[in-house]
Amino acid sequence: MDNPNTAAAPERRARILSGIQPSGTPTLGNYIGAMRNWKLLSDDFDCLYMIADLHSITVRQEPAKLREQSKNLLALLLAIGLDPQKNILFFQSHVHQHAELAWLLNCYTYMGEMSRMTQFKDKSAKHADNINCGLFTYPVLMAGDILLYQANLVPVGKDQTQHLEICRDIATRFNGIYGNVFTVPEGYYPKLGANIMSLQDPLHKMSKSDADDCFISMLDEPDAVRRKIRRAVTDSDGEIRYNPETKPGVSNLLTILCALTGEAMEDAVARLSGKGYGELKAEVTEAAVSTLAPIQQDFKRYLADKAFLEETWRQGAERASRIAERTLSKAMKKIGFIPR
Ligand code: AQP
Repeated sequence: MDNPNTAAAPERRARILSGIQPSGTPTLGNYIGAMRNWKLLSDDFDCLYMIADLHSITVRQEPAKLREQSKNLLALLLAIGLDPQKNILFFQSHVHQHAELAWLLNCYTYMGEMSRMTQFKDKSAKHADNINCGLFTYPVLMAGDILLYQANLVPVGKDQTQHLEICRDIATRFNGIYGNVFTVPEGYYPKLGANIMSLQDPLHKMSKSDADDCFISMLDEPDAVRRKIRRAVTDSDGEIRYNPETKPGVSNLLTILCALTGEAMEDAVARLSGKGYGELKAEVTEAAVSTLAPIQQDFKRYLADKAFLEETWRQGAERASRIAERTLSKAMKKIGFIPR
């Protein structure tokens, strides 16, 4: 008979960590590029989804709004169908190990590496009055987020590849000095990925902290969706074709439409050829409204259930902390700190 004490432990499924900042209400860009994939991933992987509130303060946040946006975001994660038993859903600030590991890793990261980060350059141009040290070193916090959980895979959009690379570099450097402490993560490129651009400035990505008419928020009412899409920037040649370079506005609307309906781009372009931008916009509006309506309904239900929300974030923090603490104490011991 097998001795249960010597039987091999069942192998754990590959672990995934991903996050989103509560720096506004998530946009259709966040949904298409990240959130809608999270539910699919949870069928095949052990997933941790983090509300990255520590990251969000690299840009000044109004306290009451930050609290509201954070709770809304948790309710939205539940509303898109993430099961809090199956996945670990948590607020980053509830797991103190994130800030601690970030400090340690800062001491294994070079100024030159951080100055090459394009997102730092973009964000410091956007917030020239508040170029704080957190904005400069947040890729290190992000590296710590991933490494704390020994994540094997990190879903990455095009805008995030540089951050994954730096995380891998830091982990490899640390492991090179102290032995195998961190799992070096790989990028995971979801099949349903798309970069959604601003409705008013389609050469830049849609961001939740931009002016309201630049994005569709996941909580926008149908009238707001209709109005924003009607005003979306297009061009003057009047032809529906997909070419992000010469026709960024129209191509962005086509991308949103295909991402939401699942129609192939060439089919959508063939079907809409000869029609006007008004018809394209009406279809995009219809697709967005019908995608968001059931999510918004569930969102309201979850947001009203305060006890369930609190229980979800409390349990999420406990489960995440247990994993995080194992990694943090191992790293601290290797560095030479005296265990408490
Ligand atoms: N426009 C987009 N198209 C596709 N994917 C996007 N993501 C963000 N914008 C788009 C993906 O959403 C995830 C969570 O992003 P985040 O909130 O952590 O930070 P972000 O990328 O800086 O998102 P925002 O909306 O632009 O926030 P702010 O305005 O605060 O800077 C990521 O996986 C991201 O790739």
